[in-house]
Amino acid sequence: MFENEYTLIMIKPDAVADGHTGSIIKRIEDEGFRVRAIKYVRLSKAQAKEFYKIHKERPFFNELTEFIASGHLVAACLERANAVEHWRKVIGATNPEEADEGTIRKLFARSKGENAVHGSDSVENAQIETDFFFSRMELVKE
Ligand code: IDP
Ligand code: MG
Repeated sequence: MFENEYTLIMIKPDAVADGHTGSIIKRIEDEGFRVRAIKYVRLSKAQAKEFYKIHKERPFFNELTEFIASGHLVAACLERANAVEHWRKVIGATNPEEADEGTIRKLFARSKGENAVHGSDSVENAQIETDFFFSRMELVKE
């Protein structure tokens, strides 16, 4: 049942600080994901720049990496059928004002930048992002 796909998610510093960690983890379980690895961690600015290097030319890169390094976050590797696409559907549009009702960003995001959660945008990037946060020892995929 769970052998299908993996995605890397973050509960970003805004949602952790606002006390939404438990609600979001409950939603993860309710949506049928299995948590394969999880950690509570604060990134340095350099680590945030490494994680988001795909966006380094974007005008919001400095704002984004300052925000991600501003407090503790929760990173997790989730398993589910169609995990990448399903999580993107559950979190909603980048800008909470454009996100569908009931999505995590609609419910919990502060703004387009401080938008509560991350989700990998492809299976390939999920692997890269999972390797950023978790060692082989921490990921037992069986
Ligand atoms: P995504 O998280 O929905 O995939 P991306 O376009 O990949 O959105 O952007 C990555 C992250 O950068 C967003 O989740 C958000 O935190 C931040 N971001 C995106 N656009 C803006 C913006 O216009 N201003 C500030 N931050 C932004
Ligand atoms: Mg993205």
